[in-house]
Amino acid sequence: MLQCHMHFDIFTLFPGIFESPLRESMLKRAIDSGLLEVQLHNIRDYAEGRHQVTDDYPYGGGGGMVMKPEPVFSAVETVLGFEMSSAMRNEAEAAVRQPNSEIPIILLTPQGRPFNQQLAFELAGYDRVALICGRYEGFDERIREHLATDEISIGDYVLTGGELAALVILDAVIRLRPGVLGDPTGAVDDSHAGGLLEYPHYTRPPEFRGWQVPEVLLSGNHAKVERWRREQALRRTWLRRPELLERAELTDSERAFLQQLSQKE
Ligand code: 6GU
Repeated sequence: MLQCHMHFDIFTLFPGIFESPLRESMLKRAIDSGLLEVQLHNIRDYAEGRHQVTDDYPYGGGGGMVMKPEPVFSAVETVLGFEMSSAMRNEAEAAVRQPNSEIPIILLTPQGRPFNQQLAFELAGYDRVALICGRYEGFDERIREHLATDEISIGDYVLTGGELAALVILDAVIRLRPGVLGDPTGAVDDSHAGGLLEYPHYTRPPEFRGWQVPEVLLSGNHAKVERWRREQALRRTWLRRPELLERAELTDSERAFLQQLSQKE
C-alpha cells in the first residue's frame, strides 16, 4: 500500500500549544515515520508594524476583540502561495484560487460545520489541509467570506481558541490514514466508524473484585462473541445516542433486535 504523507498547515497565534501533543504517542509516530507533516505558522509573524497587532475593536462597538483580516490573509496566502488582489476579487476569484483549490482552508470556530467521524474521513482524503485557529471574540467576517473554504466546530461549547480544536481534528484525521495505526484494521472497528457506539471491552483477570467478565467472551465461540458484541453496540447506542441509529447501516435482524429492545425496556 502506498503510504503517502499528509501535510497540515496550522495558522495560530500560539504555536507553543501544539508542541507537546505533537511529541507524544500516535502523532509523534506519524511524524517520525514520515506519514504526517505539521507546519505551524505564527499569524503574528505576518502582522505589520512595530507592535505586530493581530486584533482590533469591533466596528459597531460591543465587547471583545476581533482578529484583523490582513495578517491572516497574508499568512495563508504566503504559505499556500496564492494572492488575491482587490481587482481580481470578483469574477477572477475562483480562477486565482484554482492552483490550490485542492487544499481546504478551514476556519475553526464554534459556528462551523459540526465535526464528526464522517468529516474526519472526508478530510483524510486530502494530502494537504490548512487550519486557521481563532482567538478573541472571532474573525473579521471577510476572512470567512473570502479566504476560508470551510468552517468547522468540534462541538457545542466555547473554547478560548481554535488550537485545541485543531489538535482534535489532527488526531481524528491522521489516524485514518493508511499506515498510521500499526494494526491495518485499526480505525475500522472504532466507535462511530460503523455509525454505532462501541461494544464493552474486557481483559484479564476474568474476575476482579468479584466482578465477572461476561461468560460469552470466555467461550471461544467466535460467532457468539461477534453476535454479542453487535447486540451490545446496538443496545448501548439505543440507550445513549438513539439519534445515531437513524443513519447506521443495519441488517433486518439488527432492526428486529432493536424492535425487541424497545418493547422490553
Ligand atoms: Cl473550532 N473554536 C472555538 N473557539 N470554540 C469551539 C470550537 C472551535 N469548536 C467548539 N467550540
